[in-house]
Amino acid sequence: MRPLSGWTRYQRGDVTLIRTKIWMGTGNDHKYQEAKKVLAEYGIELERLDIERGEIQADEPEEIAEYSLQVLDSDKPLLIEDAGLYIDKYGGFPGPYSSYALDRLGNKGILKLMEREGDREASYLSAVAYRDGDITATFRGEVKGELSHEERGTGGFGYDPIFIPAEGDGRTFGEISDKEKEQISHRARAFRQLAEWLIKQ
Ligand code: ITT
Repeated sequence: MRPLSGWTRYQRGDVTLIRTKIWMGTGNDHKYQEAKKVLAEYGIELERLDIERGEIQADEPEEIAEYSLQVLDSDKPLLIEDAGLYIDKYGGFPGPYSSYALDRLGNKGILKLMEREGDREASYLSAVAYRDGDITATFRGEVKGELSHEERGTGGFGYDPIFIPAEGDGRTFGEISDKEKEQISHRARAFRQLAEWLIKQ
């Protein structure tokens, strides 16, 4: 007989989570609220440390999240998430510069850059770096999609009004409910991996 996965054992109530409460260092409440709901499905409580994190310039979100975590002095079981929008045609830009690009160009500016662009494929990536004492682990989540031609919807945050997930029905992340976004988002995928790993510990 195949051994039961950690998740199945958790659903059956046969496992005791080593950690039922962990912390997320972030200045972004949208990210925190979404992550909190995903982890709650697994019985893990997420608290927030409201910090401005130290970031490095790097291509991979994992490297950025791991660095931010490394320089954060805390003895709590703690995680940092680095996320961003990666536009295929532009070699992944804005990627690690997602906050900066949104701040300077806004969604309208990004759409303007893409005005004559036929290839509108893009992805959101999320990397979660976790540390509990000497134990560290990093997880990645991705959702593929394309950029819309105009801003649509007022839900979510950041680039959501211009991002159409490939797994959806053509609505942008700005047009769907938080619950729908949590089914397929890059963040939900990275945090589910973290939860499943925590259950197996
Ligand atoms: P912290 O570093 O304090 O956690 P931040 O807002 O700087 O918060 P990130 O570097 O992870 O977070 O994300 C960069 C930007 O990417 C973020 O500010 C948004 O503009 C965009 N972004 C990330 N995830 C998103 C999502 O789910 N929906 C829309 N935009 C998102």
